[in-house]
Amino acid sequence: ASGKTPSVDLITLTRSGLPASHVLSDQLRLGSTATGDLTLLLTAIQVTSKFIATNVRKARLINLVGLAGETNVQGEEQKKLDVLSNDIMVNALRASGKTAVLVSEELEDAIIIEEEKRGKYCVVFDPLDGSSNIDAGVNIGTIFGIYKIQPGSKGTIEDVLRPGSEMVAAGYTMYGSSANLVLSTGSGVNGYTLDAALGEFILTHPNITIPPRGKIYSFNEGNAMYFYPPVTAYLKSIKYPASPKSPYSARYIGSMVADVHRTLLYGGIFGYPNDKKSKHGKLRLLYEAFPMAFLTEQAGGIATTGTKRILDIVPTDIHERCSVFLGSRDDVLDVIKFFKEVPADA
Ligand code: P6P
Repeated sequence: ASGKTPSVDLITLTRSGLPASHVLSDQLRLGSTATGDLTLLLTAIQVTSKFIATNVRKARLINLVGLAGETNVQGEEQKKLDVLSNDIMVNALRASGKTAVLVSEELEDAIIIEEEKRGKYCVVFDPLDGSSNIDAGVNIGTIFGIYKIQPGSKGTIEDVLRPGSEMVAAGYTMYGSSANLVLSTGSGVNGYTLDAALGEFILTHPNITIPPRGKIYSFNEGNAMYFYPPVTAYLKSIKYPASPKSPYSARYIGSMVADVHRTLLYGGIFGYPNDKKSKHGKLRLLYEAFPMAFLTEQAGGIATTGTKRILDIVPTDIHERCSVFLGSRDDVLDVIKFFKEVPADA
């Protein structure tokens, strides 16, 4: 500790000491949405984030890490924390009475909410992304996107097989030394930090705006031998730039929420391109790429497959994958330029 008394010690401030505009729960309560249903849905999601944060923090102590012995639709061994996080999300979203269709990375099929509990929103989510990092204590996170049900629909898969541009909200909660919830409802991006003493998400990063250009690139270069030429050419241009430019720094955590969070705050580019080994890429379109692309654009950045705006893609399968480049506007425009100039399969 620095020994200096912090100028504003939020922990000792009671909630009444915080302007409502700083506490997410209050903001949502004061939310101006017409019927308040989206507000109530976001409140439910906020509560799940607090609950999951508690379990992630305790995971080591109550032996929640380690394999649950089951595998999920991705064929990956499911960790107990994955199972628990998925159950928390599904139960809370159903109980909210505001949802009609749920899609989870952990569930092969979409959940169509029964009539008596049905609401007018569809939530697609990865309850605990980056789960392979759980044992190593690396930051992991919940990613979610929200569509409003289509007029006249009672909730079908068609309500979520829509471009990400039709989402009404998207966000993630990153679980690390603190829990950071980053959220957009279509007019900018705000970041909140969970104050465990208050049990509230406090506004710590108002109006997150991604710098127009950064100095960091975030790719798994372990896949470099499989990269298609435009990607190889782009990476070469930032690793061996013509003088007097200096090379970019490499930062890769291997947990999408952590890599995207850093990119939003510091700028630069995050990429998980499709390649000769993974023809469709690795990241999931509906509940990884769409929400992160929504946030990136709302923060002033760009999110592309290299040849197409991610939010314009029309999904055909709830678990389909896509190629992702997202981050600072000028950095991503450089990638798009290489896709235009370099033959894709040279
Ligand atoms: P790789 C984690 O498993 C994840 O789905 C994302 O969070 C992350 O960006 C990516 O996969 C990491 O993949 O192949 O680099 O380990």
